[in-house]
Amino acid sequence: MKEALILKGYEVAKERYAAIGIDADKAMEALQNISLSLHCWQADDVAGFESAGELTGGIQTTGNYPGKARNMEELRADLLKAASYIPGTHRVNLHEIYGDFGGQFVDRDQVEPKHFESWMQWAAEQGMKLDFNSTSFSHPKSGDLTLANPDKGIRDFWIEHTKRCRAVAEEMGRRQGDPCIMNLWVHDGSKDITVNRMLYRDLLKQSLDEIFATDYRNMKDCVESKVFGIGLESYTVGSNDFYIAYGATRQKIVTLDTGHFHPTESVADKLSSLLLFIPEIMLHVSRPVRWDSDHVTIMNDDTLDLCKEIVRCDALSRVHIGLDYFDASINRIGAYVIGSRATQKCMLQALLEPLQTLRAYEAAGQGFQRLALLEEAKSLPWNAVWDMFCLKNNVPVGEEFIGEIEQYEREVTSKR
Ligand code: RNT
Ligand code: ZN
Repeated sequence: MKEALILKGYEVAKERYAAIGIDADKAMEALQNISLSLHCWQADDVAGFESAGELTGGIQTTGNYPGKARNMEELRADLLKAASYIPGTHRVNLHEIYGDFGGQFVDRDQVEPKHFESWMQWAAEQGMKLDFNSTSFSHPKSGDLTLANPDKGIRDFWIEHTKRCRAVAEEMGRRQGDPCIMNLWVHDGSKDITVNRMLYRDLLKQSLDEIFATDYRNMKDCVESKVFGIGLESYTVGSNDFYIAYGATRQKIVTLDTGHFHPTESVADKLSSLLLFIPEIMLHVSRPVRWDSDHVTIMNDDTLDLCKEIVRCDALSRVHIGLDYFDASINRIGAYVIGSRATQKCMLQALLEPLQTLRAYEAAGQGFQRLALLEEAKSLPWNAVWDMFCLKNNVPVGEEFIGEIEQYEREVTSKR
């Protein structure tokens, strides 16, 4: 798009916003400081590099669009390609199964920081920081129960795995001079009516306490709940209630995955409650369609509400924004770009909200005025600010990235 046109659009937008007391330059500055944590698993349908086994643990990818990353080099290249269309500086979120195992089979209870040495070097070269996840799915010992397994041998295997993952995250955080956020999600649950609910939850609680017994300074733990997994529909050990209580009593970060709640529940509404009792929140921004389907995030009301709530809670420094979806039915690099840019567009609109006036209306009981301004704000020229933000960051403005991703597909991914 022509630069002159973008600049002209921005000047007009800036004036419109100034008229309602909003500084568009400041909003762009704030957006510049927000790093998304890009989930490595969109590039290869959550396969990883440990083994060629199937994806288990109640999660699924659907689709077989050609060109997925088959190895670490391809995955890194795809991530960088995607990042080149996403304005700003972002982080990369790794799962344990994406380690650099050098062609050897390294079992989960054997993982060490050295298996992520090349990732740490690569990330430093790219000026990107890393986040991390333990991986309890897609393994012969996964079954239906891992950390909550009554079999001590299996439970200890996963406790050891998760402890080692924390050590990996600590090393990542130390090296990058910024805490590595390590997420813990286990699929533990059961398909049918369960009569020992308390037992498994008690075991999970004990396992977690054992895992978290070591204090680290360069990593932060978060725990993620969900409603149910495929094949594990009747009972989820790590439910929302479980992890909220756990996070509040242990002062751990709670991860809110936008696909992990009942469809009419507002994830945005959870922030202000949680932030009063837990230190920080990690988000897994996703798009559930009828279930936790992990469709590509788009700029819809759910994502907008979530971002607005972060700003309204003045919690930009306490909320980490990660993406978590895996669409195997479309160009996977395109999927990264769409979801990341959509999240950023939502954040930008949140940062441009005339909050002071809205709050004054609310305090004065002026309900009509509050609703009217909320509605009018929707059609303020935030998109001209977005274009300007892309221009400033040297990334394609508007739909220009479609053609570029098509070209990469022609030249690279379609040949895989
Ligand atoms: C699963 C959780 C979890 C995973 C990733 C791969 O329902 O959302 O976060 O998607 O760890
Ligand atoms: Zn998630």
